[in-house]
Amino acid sequence: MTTLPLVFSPEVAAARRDGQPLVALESTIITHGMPWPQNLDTARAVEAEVRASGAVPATIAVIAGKLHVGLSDAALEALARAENVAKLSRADFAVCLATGGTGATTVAATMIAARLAGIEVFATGGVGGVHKGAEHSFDISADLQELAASPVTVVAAGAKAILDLPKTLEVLETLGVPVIAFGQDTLPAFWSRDSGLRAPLRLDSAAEIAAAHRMRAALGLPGGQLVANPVPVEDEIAPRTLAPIIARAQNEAEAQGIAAKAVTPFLLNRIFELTEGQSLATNIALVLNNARLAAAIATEIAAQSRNTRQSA
Ligand code: PSU
Ligand code: MN
Repeated sequence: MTTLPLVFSPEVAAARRDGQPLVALESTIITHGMPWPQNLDTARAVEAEVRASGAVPATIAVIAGKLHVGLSDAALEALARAENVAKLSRADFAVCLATGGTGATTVAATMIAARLAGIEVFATGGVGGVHKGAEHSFDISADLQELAASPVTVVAAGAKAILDLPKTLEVLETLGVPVIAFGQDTLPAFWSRDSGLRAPLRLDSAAEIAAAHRMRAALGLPGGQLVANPVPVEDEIAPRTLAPIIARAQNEAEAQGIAAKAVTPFLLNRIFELTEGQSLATNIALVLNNARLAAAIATEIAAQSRNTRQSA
C-alpha cells in the first residue's frame, strides 16, 4: 500500500508524544470563508485561543502533495494570501495528494485528517448542510456524511442560516449523528444564537460532551458528534436583520448559476458585503468561542482517558 504523506509540525509532533490535548482546525475557512487579511489574523488568533485554553492547535491543509497536520506561520500566511486554492472534501482528497497538489480542507476532509492523526476534537465556524432548494439542486454537503463516518467531535456554531436547517437536522438524524446544543435547548444558527428549532440533544459541560464522545467509541459506533455552540450574545446578529440579506444573496446565486463547491463561498462573501462586514466580525467571534470549547473538550477527553487507564 502507498504510504500516506503525513507531516506533523514540530509543535503537534511534541504534543502527540507527550499526550497533550490537540484540537484540529480546518483551512477552507482561511482560503474560501474569509477575505484577506482577516483570514490570516483569524487563523492566528484561533490557534492562540486554543493554546491559551490549554490545548495544542493543529491546522490542517494539503501542500504540494503532503498532508500537513499543524502549519508553520509562513505556511498559514501563504495559504491565506493564495488565490484559487482547491477546496478539498472527501471526494477530491486522494487525487490532490496523489498528484502533488495543494488544497484547503473542508470540515469533511479535516475530519478524515484528524482521524489519521489521532485527533478527536475539531473546532470550526459552521458545518455544511442541506442547502435551501435541495429538493431541486440535490446540494447536500459531504460534511454531513463525514460526521457519520469519522470519529471526531466537531464544535461549530450550529449550521449557517444560508442552509435549510430543518432538512439539515433531518439528514443528521437519518445518518445517526448526535447534534448537541451546548447550554441551551434550541439549535444555534451561526450568526444568531437561536434558530427557533429545538436541538435534538443538549449538554451543559465539556466533561459531559467528552464522556459522550468516549461512550460512542465504547459502543463501537463509527462517526462523531456535532456540538452546536451559540455565538456569544454581544456578537450575534438578529435573525430578522439577516433574513432579507440571505434571501437576496440566494437569489443572486441562483440568477448567476452558481453551483456545487462555489455556492457556500459565494453566499458567505455576498453576506459579508451586504452586512458591511458585520457578518465577518460575528464569524470571527464565534470561531474563537468554538476554539475555547473544543480545547476544553479535548482536555476533558485526555483527563478521562487517563483516569480510566489508572483505575484499570
Ligand atoms: N464555516 C465557515 N466558513 C466556511 C466554511 C464553514 O464559517 O468557509 C466551509 C467549511 O470548510 C465547510 C464548507 O466544510 O464551508 C462547506 O462547503 P460545502 O457547503 O460546499 O460542503
Ligand atoms: Mn454543496
